[in-house]
Amino acid sequence: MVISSLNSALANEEIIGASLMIKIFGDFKSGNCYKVQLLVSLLALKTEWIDIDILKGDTKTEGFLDLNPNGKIPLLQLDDGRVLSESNAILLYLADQSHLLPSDSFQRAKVFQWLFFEQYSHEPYIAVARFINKYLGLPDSRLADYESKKEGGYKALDIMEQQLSKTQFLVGDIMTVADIALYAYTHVAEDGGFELNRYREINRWINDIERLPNYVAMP
Ligand SMILES: N[C@@H](CCC(=O)N[C@@H](CS)C(=O)NCC(=O)O)C(=O)O
Repeated sequence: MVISSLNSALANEEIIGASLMIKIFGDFKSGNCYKVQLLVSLLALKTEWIDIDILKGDTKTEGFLDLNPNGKIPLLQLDDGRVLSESNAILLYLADQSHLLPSDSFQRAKVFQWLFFEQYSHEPYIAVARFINKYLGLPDSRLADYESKKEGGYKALDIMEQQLSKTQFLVGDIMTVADIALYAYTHVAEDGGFELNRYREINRWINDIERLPNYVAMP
């Protein structure tokens, strides 16, 4: 993985023109970006990582908004200029034809089920509680918001625990991109105040993922 910074990448046409590698715009603090970093490593893909600092407002610059009007990372850019946003869409694109995305249509739909679950029933609770606590320093003005994430976050963890007590990974006994998507914020859920020691199967699954060849830890 080659690492560049946003300013040089956006300002210097030569850098953009010269590289034929897929570019990933991301911030190492973000679990959504880490999903992509982990997948790239597990599949040993060659990509260029362009460092974005969310807290400095890099996602709101004119140059970045031209690429993604939603002002969010991760963002993937192909060498022909086409861009793809939404972490789980990026996972699906990069994992296409690999062992991390089943070819059977029902199994593949189960992967989608967990990816949609992650975005609607997991990330909005666990990732947001983590952001308020770890990056905003749990200010009084966000305390009620932080507390309101507990019920939904624990419900999501309970559902994962239930599945992982029946199968080794979320979609059966073979690892898929669904595990990468859910692992990203689950393994750091304690940063958002969630007690992971309540969950035996989730801890077993976290260990299984962390022992994979080419596994890379969240920086
Ligand atoms: N649903 C999106 C969420 C992306 C997202 O919220 N990204 C955050 C970082 S985790 C971001 O870019 N925040 C900067 C901002 O909103 O200004 C995905 O899965 O990619």
